[in-house]
Amino acid sequence: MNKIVVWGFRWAPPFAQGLVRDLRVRWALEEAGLAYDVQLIDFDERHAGAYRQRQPFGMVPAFEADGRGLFESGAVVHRIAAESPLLMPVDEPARAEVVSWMFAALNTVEPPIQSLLEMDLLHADEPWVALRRPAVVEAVNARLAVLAGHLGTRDCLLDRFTAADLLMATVLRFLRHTDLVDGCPTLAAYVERCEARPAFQRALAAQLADYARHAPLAA
Ligand SMILES: N[C@@H](CCC(=O)N[C@@H](CS)C(=O)NCC(=O)O)C(=O)O
Repeated sequence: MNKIVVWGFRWAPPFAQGLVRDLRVRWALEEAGLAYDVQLIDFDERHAGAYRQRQPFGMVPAFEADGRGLFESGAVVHRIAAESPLLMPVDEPARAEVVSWMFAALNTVEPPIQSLLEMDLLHADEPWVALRRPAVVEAVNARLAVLAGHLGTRDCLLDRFTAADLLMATVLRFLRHTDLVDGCPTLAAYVERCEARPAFQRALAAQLADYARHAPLAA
């Protein structure tokens, strides 16, 4: 893969900084040792025609490599991992296992966590949240319990760090405003191990540096 470009937001409010999903792509590229450029868009620009051609839903990230565009963070991480043995084993059955856990991260673990994140960070003062939140917390905890049970004493979801851990860790980080991960030592240690990876640290620093450079002037 050559001429890689990742699209992210020029700035995000503090509650979202370090969570915006271009981080996943930056992290995967850092793990794979691939150089990339970043294109930053204003939040309002996401629905402009030019950008919607890259990401039909007007979200970040968008991605391009070798002149071909791609969207959906999971698909992009998969594309990067498919070419990097550092993120995905070469053996076919083992690759399929990684893909299962990638989908589990995005399709099974992320949905209730995303609901909770939206309730807590975007709708906290709305009356319906008080009614709905306990059931969502219960759903999140149910997913976390299975995940913790699977991890047990392992360091990673499979026998070594893969793209599945990368996605799962970014999903669990969406709970950083709660004590749900910290309340489970297995998961807290798992996230901590993932975050300690130099590639994650570089990706996070790059995203935060972009936001710092483009922070709105204080009123
Ligand atoms: N499933 C998409 C979700 C992308 C997504 O939710 N991006 C957020 C930032 S993390 C976004 O662009 N939000 C703006 C919006 O929803 O309009 C993916 O994984 O790429």
